Amino acid sequence: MTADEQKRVAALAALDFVEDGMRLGLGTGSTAAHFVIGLAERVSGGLSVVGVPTSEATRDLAEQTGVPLTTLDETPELDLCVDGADEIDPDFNLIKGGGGALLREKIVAHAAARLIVIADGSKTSERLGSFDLPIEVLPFGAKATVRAIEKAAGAVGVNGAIAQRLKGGAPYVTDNGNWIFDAAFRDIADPGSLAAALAAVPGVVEHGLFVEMANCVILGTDAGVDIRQKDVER
Ligand code: A5P
Repeated sequence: MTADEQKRVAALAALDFVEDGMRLGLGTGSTAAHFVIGLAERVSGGLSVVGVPTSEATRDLAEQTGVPLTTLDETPELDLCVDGADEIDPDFNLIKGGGGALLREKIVAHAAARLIVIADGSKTSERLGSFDLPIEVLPFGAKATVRAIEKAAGAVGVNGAIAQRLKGGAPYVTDNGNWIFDAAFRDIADPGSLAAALAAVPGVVEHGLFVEMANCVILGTDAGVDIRQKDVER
């Protein structure tokens, strides 16, 4: 199976967790796109759901395919969020934000009673950090914010180069008008302490560590779909 086929089978397996009447968070990225497309097929078959998109790209896809949308202002509590991830550890802690949508993804996931992560089999690792950690930063004072990030991470024993994400030679701008810095932190021994340290830095709008948020991980592998579940206090 190609990585994309693995993403697709994971996304389709997540559809089994969707029930009629559910209020859904709709993730961002190529795996979440498979879920939205599959969901649209069920909607055209009579399933009744509403979704909150985690990015403008997902909003566009949902509109094009016919998934009914709502907003967190209209629907502040969701039953289920389904989203992809860039890296997944054995405790279901995640690195997200490779697609730049981490802020809305985290807000939407937090508003949901359950978070199901869908991914191809390459996304798991024993310890987070092989994928650079995306950090969304307010453009105002960004250089000072990056220095403060280095200090805060260093204080909890995490170090690594931090680079601004670019698009076409210019700063990459998120859906929220902010910048992204990707931190090559590598070996993140304690995601919770790093998450708290980063969250305390003024100018950090959000970071891509999703700690103890996911209840279920669905992986597409060559051997089939691997569904792992656990209880998370949310
Ligand atoms: C978007 O900001 C990310 O968090 C995505 O969920 C993540 O990058 C996974 O993307 P793919 O499903 O495209 O691998």
